[in-house]
Amino acid sequence: MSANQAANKSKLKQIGLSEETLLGLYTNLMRTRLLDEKFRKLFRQGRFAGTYFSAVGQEATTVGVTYGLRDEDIIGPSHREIGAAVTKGIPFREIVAQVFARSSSPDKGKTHPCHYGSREKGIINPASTVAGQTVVATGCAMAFKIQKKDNVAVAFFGEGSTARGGWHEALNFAGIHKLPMIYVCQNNLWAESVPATLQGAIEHFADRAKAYGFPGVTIDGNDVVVVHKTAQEAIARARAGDGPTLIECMTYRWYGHSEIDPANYRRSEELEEWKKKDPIARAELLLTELGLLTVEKREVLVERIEQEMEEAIKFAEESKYSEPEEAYCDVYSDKFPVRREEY
Ligand SMILES: Cc1ncc(C[n+]2csc(CCOP(=O)(O)OP(=O)(O)O)c2C)c(N)n1
Repeated sequence: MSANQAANKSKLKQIGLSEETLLGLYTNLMRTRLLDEKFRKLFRQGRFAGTYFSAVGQEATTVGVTYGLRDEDIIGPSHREIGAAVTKGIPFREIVAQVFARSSSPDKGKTHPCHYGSREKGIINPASTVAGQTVVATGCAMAFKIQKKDNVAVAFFGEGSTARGGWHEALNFAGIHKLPMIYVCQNNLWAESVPATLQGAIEHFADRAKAYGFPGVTIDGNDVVVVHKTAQEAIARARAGDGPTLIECMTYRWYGHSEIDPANYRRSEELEEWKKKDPIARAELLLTELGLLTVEKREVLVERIEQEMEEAIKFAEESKYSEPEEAYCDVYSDKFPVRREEY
């Protein structure tokens, strides 16, 4: 073994993650970033309707937490969790079909473009109500406990969501019943145009966990290694029956709340500062230093992802929209179909 290889091996040991894990994290960061940027372009080209919530800048929070979860583990996402969808393994073609609202998507085109879900991959299509998925994921954790399964549930939300009543009820319930929950707050400093300082009179939203009797920790959400290791600890605690953890990831979205928001309530200096902490660039630097990434390897990866995206876009655009009757399927009421003339 050369001196270089020995130094890299000892650095890997210090980091505490395997080569395979680091490469897996990086691949998912890149797949998320490239697909996200592609959706922004497709939206501008009028290729799908509604709007689009980009998570560019925040990828390490979703990828770092989700990487290594089992299919049976449940994720309750919000509207900015493309990284969780990609990393948990929803195929690109299903993700694109979802954004394009086609019948070939897991929800058959019924929900918002960014409300990614997959029964197979254990991701609940979120409702639009902010923090709603926190409550549903907590219910899943309760089910796991009753079924005596060592699966976990993860809820993702922004700091703005922590100001809602249902959010507090969910965490209180999880604390009381020691549920296998991981609550992940993506604190990107803004809830639409409202600053984090107007969501709570505390510096760290992780402190809210104290009130519910479980640990809360604030971390650098743009460092995928830190996020992954923190999440792995929380997941191990949850699987062992030791209850929930609240992880607050400090991060930043590079673009507007959605693609129709110019974000002119923020200072450009703030954005520039955060761009210097780009989670992808940081992962690339680390992997390059460790000898795991070269310019050529990166090019090959990008090319592979581009191909996968093109194939997925073609699949989605060639798929049909659902028939109107589809709106009456997979719902609880037996009163459907409802006809307008009956009112
Ligand atoms: C109950 C409710 N109020 C308002 C909205 C509109 N809305 C959608 S996302 C959002 C901001 C949420 O902020 P945060 O939870 O911090 O997540 P972020 O958008 O920053 O990722 C708002 C106000 C909504 N969907 N539901």
